[in-house]
Amino acid sequence: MKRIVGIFLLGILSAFFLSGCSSSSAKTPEKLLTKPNYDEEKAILSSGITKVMFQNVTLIFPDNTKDVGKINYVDLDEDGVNEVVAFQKKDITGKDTEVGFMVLRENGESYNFLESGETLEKGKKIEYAGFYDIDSDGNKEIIMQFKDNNNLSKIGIYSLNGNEIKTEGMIEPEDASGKPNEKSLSIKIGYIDDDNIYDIVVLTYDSENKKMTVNLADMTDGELKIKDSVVYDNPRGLSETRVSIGNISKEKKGVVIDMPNDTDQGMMTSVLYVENDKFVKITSDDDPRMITSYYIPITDINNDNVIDIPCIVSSSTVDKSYAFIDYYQWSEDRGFSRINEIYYNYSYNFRVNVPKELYGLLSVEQNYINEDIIFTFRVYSDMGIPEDIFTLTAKPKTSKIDDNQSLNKEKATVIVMETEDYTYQVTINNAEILEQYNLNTKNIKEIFARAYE
Ligand SMILES: [Ca+2]
Ligand SMILES: [Ca+2]
Ligand SMILES: [Ca+2]
Ligand SMILES: [Ca+2]
Repeated sequence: MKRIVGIFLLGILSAFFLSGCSSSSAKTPEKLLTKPNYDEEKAILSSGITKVMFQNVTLIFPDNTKDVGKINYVDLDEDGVNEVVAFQKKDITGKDTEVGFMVLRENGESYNFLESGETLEKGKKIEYAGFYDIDSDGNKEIIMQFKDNNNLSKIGIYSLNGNEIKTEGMIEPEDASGKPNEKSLSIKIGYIDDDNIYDIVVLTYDSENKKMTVNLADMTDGELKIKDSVVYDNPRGLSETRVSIGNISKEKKGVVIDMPNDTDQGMMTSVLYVENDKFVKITSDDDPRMITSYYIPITDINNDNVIDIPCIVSSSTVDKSYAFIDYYQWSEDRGFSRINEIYYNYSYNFRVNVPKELYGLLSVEQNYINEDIIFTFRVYSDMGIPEDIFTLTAKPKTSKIDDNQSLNKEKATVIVMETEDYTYQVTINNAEILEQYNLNTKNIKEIFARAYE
């Protein structure tokens, strides 16, 4: 049955490729525009596959649509020719639904179905799919996380052996008693330690006791094993939890997990690396530098290829348009150190790159005079007394008020920045204190920039 179906598809695709060639030979701009491109080929392939699929099977997107589509070109066996991996769902009335994928091989100008190149698992949806050479044998495996009909998430690892799909391993969440319970899963794959074997980070969440477990798994000697786990006590769930794998210091790769706290509604960041197949957690759960009132993505603020962790120092939780944000970077000998502090104001599109000497000492008060927006920057002295050091005035370009009226001529004023909407000028209130922090009318310009382009 399937073989006949396969030839049928070949017919459709051959016809498409022939017409593709003839249209590209006519060199008019319109014709060139209609030349089939990658997306069109995918669309044709999709409709080709759909036409020959059984009526109760549809192509579906895995939930991580940013990385993986319904139809994917992947060279699974690394022979220089792409295979097609198409994700599907089978729905038969009165029966459990099934999800999975089929693999097609390129054959000249068409794609052929493989008789054993298909897998279906009892399930409702595909939560994640990816293509990685998990067992380091030179062929990419297909990793598919799916939700089964009992709402349990499972992760299957499949390989293409010749023309046949083989299940290499399955990860299912289990509780201590060994029986699966209602848990959700989340997966991230990358290199963490330096053994050149992909590390699989699998998060499981138990909504009953609010515990999140971060598992470390990999596939060595053909066996998928969970090597270590770390438990977090009160995250709110996995849907708002983000996992990143990357450089956590100049020397080490690691995992950064941002998770929402169930108790205070804020976010917590946790950083781990892997040594001797075990997680080493370098953050403590009550470190205030790792706790922040709302989510801000990790970044590389100083462009040194090492992840920097943002922490909101002071802001309004209601108005997220402005905040002081500290950035922390980790090193093995010094632990976390502050490498940057920035005051962002998104409403008026400017940021202040706080000089090192002023980290943690500045505060800002915002006022309005006529059409001008006035930001008074204060520094807290050793005695804890706030002292005005400079004032930033954002003047709307549309302003009709004469500059001379609003300017205090006795104090030094510098234009530090201009955008389409505003002219930004700084008035130095206390040159003496500013000089203590190496700031003066000549260099104060350098600490200002746009908040966004
Ligand atoms: Ca191939
Ligand atoms: Ca492999
Ligand atoms: Ca590894
Ligand atoms: Ca960095």
